Amino acid sequence: MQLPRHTDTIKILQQSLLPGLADISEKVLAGLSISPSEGLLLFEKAELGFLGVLADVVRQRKNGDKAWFIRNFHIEPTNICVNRCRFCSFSHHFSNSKWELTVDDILAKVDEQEETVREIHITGAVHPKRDIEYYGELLKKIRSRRPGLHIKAYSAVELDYMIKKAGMDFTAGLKYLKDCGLDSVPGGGAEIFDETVREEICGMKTSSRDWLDIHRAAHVLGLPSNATMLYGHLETYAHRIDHLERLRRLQDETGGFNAFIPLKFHSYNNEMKDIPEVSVNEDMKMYAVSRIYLDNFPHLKAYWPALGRKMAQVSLSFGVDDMDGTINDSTRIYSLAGAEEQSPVMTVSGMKQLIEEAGRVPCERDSFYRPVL
Ligand code: V47
Repeated sequence: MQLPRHTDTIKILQQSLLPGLADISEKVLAGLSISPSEGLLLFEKAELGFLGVLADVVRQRKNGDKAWFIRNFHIEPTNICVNRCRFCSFSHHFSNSKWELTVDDILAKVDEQEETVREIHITGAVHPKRDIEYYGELLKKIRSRRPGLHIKAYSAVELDYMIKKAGMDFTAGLKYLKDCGLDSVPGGGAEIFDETVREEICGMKTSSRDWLDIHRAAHVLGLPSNATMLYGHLETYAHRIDHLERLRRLQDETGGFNAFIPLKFHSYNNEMKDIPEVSVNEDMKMYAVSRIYLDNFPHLKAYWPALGRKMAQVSLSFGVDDMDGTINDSTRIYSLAGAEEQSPVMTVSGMKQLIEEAGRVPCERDSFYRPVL
């Protein structure tokens, strides 16, 4: 339900706005999608406070006062990677050691988790010696160990490699993994879809077209997924809008995306370390424009291990309704890249407090955004 105060604020703001921005605000209030050029105008000309109010209208319309979170953990199976992405601080190319977990190591980590943990997120480097049978067997073992655990696994980049190596098409590969226990696909590897910038920052990895085709195939098979964007490096605002536009079109086609997750580039110890990280104002702008543009995505997620818990709390006023999860100190992708959260773990009470302090109602969810009662 849209609160009257937002409408009133926007009406007052409209009197002092550029005509283009006033038109955009009318569209958002009327529940209409904005165009790519309007999205660009928001990035280039709109004040942050104005963006926050508009994004809040969309957030409230979709999620009321709820802010979602889940009890989850990550498994990063290896840092040995066939790719060499210039922004990555996680792969063996940028650390002193190569490591890989055995299946038993992974199962031991699964066993360590409390019964109340609902979701495992598996993603990592693309190991040259692993194949789809290995990853399928891993899913089966986790499934038989913890039948109720939702398995969100393998980014489109990992899927692309294992499915092509098996000589399968995307649908056949995903169907095989689904039969082994895969429940959904995480949003990693999208980076930035513009082909020129993608070539510069991660030219070896999955093309934008294949990333989108993999998610399309997953959705058609009934596997929901998320989408990400790596922002704050070489891309322009026009590239960000192009990325959002490609996602919005696919979502119009399939309806299979749950959440969009903007990921701020962190520059420690990678080949792009000379690029300064963007400001927190820029982060909030990114969240707000994403919420306004992706009006067919049910959720906008602040991934707090990347953003930091304090700014994740602020992002709840810039369109965000999902705080990801408790994580249990199980990811290193961001801490190795210099994120503030060096050991990301959040208790349920800590999560609830963070959300309540922002004026929202904490709502524990399962992986399909059903409230856990
Ligand atoms: O694709 C890697 C990003 C992603 C850096 O689906 C970096 O719920 C910033 O996709 N600076 C993987 N970002 C993680 C991911 C994810 C995370 C949380 C939730 C979900 C979900 C998905 O991490 C990569 C890349 O875009 N990344 N290195 C870096 N230096």
